[in-house]
Amino acid sequence: MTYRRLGAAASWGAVCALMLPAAVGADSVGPLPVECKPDPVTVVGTGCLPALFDPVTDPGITYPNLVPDVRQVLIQVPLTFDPETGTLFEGPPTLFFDTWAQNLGTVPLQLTANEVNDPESVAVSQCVSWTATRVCRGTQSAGDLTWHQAHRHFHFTEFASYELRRLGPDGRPDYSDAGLVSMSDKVSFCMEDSKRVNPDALPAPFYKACSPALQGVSPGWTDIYPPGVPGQNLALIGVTDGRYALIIDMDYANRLYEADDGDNLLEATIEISNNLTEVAVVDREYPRPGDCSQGAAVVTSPDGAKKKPKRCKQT
Ligand SMILES: [Ca+2]
Ligand SMILES: [Ca+2]
Repeated sequence: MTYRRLGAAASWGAVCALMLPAAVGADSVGPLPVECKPDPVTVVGTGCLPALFDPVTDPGITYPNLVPDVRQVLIQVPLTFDPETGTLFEGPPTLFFDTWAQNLGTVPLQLTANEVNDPESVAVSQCVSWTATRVCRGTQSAGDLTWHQAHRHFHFTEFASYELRRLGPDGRPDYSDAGLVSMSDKVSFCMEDSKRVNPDALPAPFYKACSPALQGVSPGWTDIYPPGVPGQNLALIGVTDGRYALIIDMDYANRLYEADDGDNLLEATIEISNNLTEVAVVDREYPRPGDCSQGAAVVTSPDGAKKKPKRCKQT
């Protein structure tokens, strides 16, 4: 669906005039109402014409909802090149895994750069209000994009963190210091539509490039970081066969506005076997705030409006 054929300035004025209150005469059009301002951040069409079909019911704040998942796990012994000796040496057995950043909400997660003059580090905004016709009507600052040299594209920073933890006697992750086996650096993501997870979602991907100007995840789609991507691994040092918790904490710094921040922590139980050569996901838990027995922490974003609910994190 497109409305671009009506993009001329004269047409905008004519269309928008139709939306003005009756008390405002045709001779005193005045400034365009918010609904009619051409918005550079649009998914379907531009400007006020799509809003014309939804002019009286302000949708208000509409947020997406990220929910993490992991589907593929494997253990390999990576080879690392030693430049001093010119040889390859074996590292420790390492758990490789994918991360799915699913958008299970009803509106897109969409990020746009505020300024692209300095693309190595760009403040971004998130669309936080969508019309029913998928036009962005409002944005809020939501973090930064930075150039990721290893991946060769722009990433949204502080997006996820990974931990491997031992299980306590109750089968839940041990969040004490002694329970931590391995943890990742802060993981950044370039968001795009990798795979559809809801059969009712739009059949074609919309966010297809890791651009600093526009990236995101459509509703019913997921971004996937596969196991081979840098950062998608945890070293298995001091580990024997058995069950462990792979913990994915998505948007842990709560930079992104979501309809639900309480489902961003995934505790995936994995079973390692056959002398650290085989691994499988055997269970998934999304503990809600208050579910934990190990203590909790409140994560508050720099934007005081976004306070993340209490989580099962280390005290
Ligand atoms: Ca969420
Ligand atoms: Ca969030």
